[in-house]
Amino acid sequence: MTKRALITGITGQDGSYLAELLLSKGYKVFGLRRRTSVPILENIEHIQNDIEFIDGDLLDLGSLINAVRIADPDEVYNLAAQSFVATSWIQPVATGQATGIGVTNMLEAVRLTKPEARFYQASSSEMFGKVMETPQKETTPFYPRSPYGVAKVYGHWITVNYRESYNMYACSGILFNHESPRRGIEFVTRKVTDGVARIKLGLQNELRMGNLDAKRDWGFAGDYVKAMWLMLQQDKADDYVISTGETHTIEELVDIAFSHVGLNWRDYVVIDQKFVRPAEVDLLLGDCSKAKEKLGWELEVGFEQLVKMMVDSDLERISKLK
Ligand code: NDP
Ligand code: GDR
Repeated sequence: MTKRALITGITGQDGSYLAELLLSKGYKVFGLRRRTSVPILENIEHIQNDIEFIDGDLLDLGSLINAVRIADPDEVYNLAAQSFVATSWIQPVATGQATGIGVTNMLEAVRLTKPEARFYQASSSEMFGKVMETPQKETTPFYPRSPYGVAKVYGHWITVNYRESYNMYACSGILFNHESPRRGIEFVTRKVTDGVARIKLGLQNELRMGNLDAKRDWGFAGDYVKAMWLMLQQDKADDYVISTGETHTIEELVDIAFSHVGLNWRDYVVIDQKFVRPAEVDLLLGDCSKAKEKLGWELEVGFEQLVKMMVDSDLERISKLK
């Protein structure tokens, strides 16, 4: 029988890769979409005719109940969130509502409408924040450093709570940073690869950046959505860290991206306090041995390959605009 999946956050980076993966596996895919004045379709334009869209918002429980009724899903992937950490200081309440309470709304919609559906929550390495141990694994205590991180901790624990309270199959994937050519333009990897492409093509002459010393564990989004799917195919619901097990500074990222087009980053990068955060997460490094062992998950794309893929994609895209 054809499996049915409901994805929230379908227009975002992960929603688009997950939709592709599930469609390739023969799923009927439903996507929760917010009403916007102009349709946001950039990431899913190529598959929009294969997805059934349902209007709704994480802040509106009735719309989520309606979505679960229409989709009648076997699997629900809750990827929607206000996901940009820097914005979470500017809009802490809105971030708390969507990224935190939104998870409870989605869990309630599933519990009231189709409690046997399997549920995936997009948890984050930002929950580790000011890290209590390195590398970070499923048992590492949380110490979030932003309103976003705090909201994700709430979303994480409410998912665990619904699993324990109602015996729902609810999993939380603690995913470390993952990127792709579809990454939002304000996130650091994409900001750098887009900036490098513009500089190389003569459209820009500097790149204004924040803290270059922070370290992140960066993987490829296409690899990470496979882990989400695997988490919902097990005998028992559980939580898993997904990461590469490698950490790199922002400076290394910048260096690889500029070097790839034959430029020296020191000639173009300008430090601008505007991009420095009120509180920083200095170091993230994940230990995903549980996911490797129990899910059989493997990553395919390494850091350098990922950065070069993103620079090449931005060069191609921007060349066409010129
Ligand atoms: P994006 O920012 O690319 O996508 C977020 C999605 O959420 C968009 O589709 C957006 O819709 C939707 N959304 C936002 N607010 C609402 C709302 N109130 N109601 C309904 N939909 C809403 O994020 P990613 O794809 O990168 O990440 C997916 C999830 O994984 C997020 O929850 C993120 O916090 C989490 N995460 C991401 C990691 C990463 O490195 N990418 C790592 C760990 C966790 P619209 O297009 O209308 O704005
Ligand atoms: P992050 O991603 O906060 O880790 O959250 P982001 O790419 O925004 O920042 C990574 C690091 O780069 C530093 N940085 C800059 N960041 C941005 N955006 N712009 C800059 O100019 C800049 N200069 C330096 C930041 O200070 C930070 O240390 C992402 C999101 O996808 C979350 O939703 C997700 O949960 C986590 O990854 C895991």
